Amino acid sequence: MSNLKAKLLEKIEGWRPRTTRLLKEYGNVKVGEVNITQVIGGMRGVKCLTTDISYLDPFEGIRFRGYTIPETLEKLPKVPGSEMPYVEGFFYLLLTGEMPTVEEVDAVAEEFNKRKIVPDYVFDVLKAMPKDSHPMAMFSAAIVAMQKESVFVQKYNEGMNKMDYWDPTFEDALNLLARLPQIAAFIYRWKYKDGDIIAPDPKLDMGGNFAHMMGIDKPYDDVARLYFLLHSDHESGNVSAHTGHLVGSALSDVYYSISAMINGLAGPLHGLANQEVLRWIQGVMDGMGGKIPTEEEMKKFVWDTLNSGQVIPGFGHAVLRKTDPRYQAQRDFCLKHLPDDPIFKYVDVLYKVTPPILEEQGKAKNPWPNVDAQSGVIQWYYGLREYDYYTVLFGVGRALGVCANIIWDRALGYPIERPKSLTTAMLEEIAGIKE
Ligand code: HAX
Repeated sequence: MSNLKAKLLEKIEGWRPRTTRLLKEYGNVKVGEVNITQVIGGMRGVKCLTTDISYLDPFEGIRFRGYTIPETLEKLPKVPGSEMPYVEGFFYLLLTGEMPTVEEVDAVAEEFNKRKIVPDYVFDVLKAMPKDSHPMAMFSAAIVAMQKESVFVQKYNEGMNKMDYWDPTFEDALNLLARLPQIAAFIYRWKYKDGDIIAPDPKLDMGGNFAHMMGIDKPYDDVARLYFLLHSDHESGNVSAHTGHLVGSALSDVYYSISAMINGLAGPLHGLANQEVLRWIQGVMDGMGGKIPTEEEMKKFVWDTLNSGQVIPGFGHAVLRKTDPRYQAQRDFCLKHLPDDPIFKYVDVLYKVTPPILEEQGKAKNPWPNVDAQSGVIQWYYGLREYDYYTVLFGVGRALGVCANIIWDRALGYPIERPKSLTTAMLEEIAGIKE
């Protein structure tokens, strides 16, 4: 058994009695109430999921296993010669809740290395897709194409005890995570670089190898590490994480679940917002003839967008009520590495003018920027200008968190998800509407 799996088993055995006790002895304790706005309005704020991988406080932002983003970046072992930590070590933290030692990180990196060969048929599937397919559709198709590799399905068909479900789920998750960077890089090079594919380098860590396969020089390896870490998890209720959990709850394997997760991430109100931000800014730049707008000029662009019934991409959030710390982490990176970049300056002006406008408009509950407002700027600066690709980067990162969640879902025996729906007439009756 690998070190990571042995550590995980120890954690699972310690955790299971807590879940069992809550269910057996406290199952009737009320957690909250649900009102009609929540029933019709996308279940906003309804407390009906559980995860220990991360927690999102509306005012503080995300904590991964109890650590804020700055704490996570500071405490995880760093890749030698780099500013950023190993993605592999971060996955260890997500999965076990413990900060890994350098040796533990090496062991996870070795695990990923052993599993990272992508079957050739995956590339055939991608090559068979129309070249103008969206990269997220390609990413989703490549993942689901590998479903026949599922160890979970094989063990399930052989007859497996429910208590053991987590084990082949762990195997599937690691196999998939190890392959995602190469698949993602292949999509990029195939679609935008005339199919000039760069082979992986087995000596490199996950972030370093991804940058290498993308064909982008340092410090893009650190950008990749930062991206994968920042986008990994945002508790369970967001569309991508919830989709992964929901599909997995039917005991659909990790390939089905993560492919579905990618599809959820591909919506413009969720992960696709990072491409929308760049598209919107390009529109502003065209309108300005490339000149950085003044605050007054930018205000006009923002109002024009709102008045035409569209949202300002990269602003607002269903849970957060302050500037997203994931935005802040990327902003800090920009201030250090690309303070004079014109697109960064655009985003900076946008940051100053947009929140007061959204407040004045009075609709958005959170006028502050989210993770997607800043992420395309960094990609653009390092030469990745095909902005419809950006959400794939988000997807590689999000898969780390969702896989960790699905492994724990199986370990703690969470059941198939099945909320109850009501008809409009029933809601009217509950509301006491007579006519
Ligand atoms: N621009 C304009 N209007 C906005 C807005 C924005 N950035 N954010 C919210 N609103 C509007 C909503 O459209 C809604 O309008 P209606 O009443 O007409 O329907 C109203 O304000 C109330 O919305 P809310 O309760 O504040 O926000 P929701 O929880 O419904 O939605 C969204 C959260 C993130 C979807 C929303 O803020 C939005 O559309 N933002 C722009 C798109 C975006 O950046 N998405 C990425 C979010 C982060 C993420 O998931 N990353 O992957």
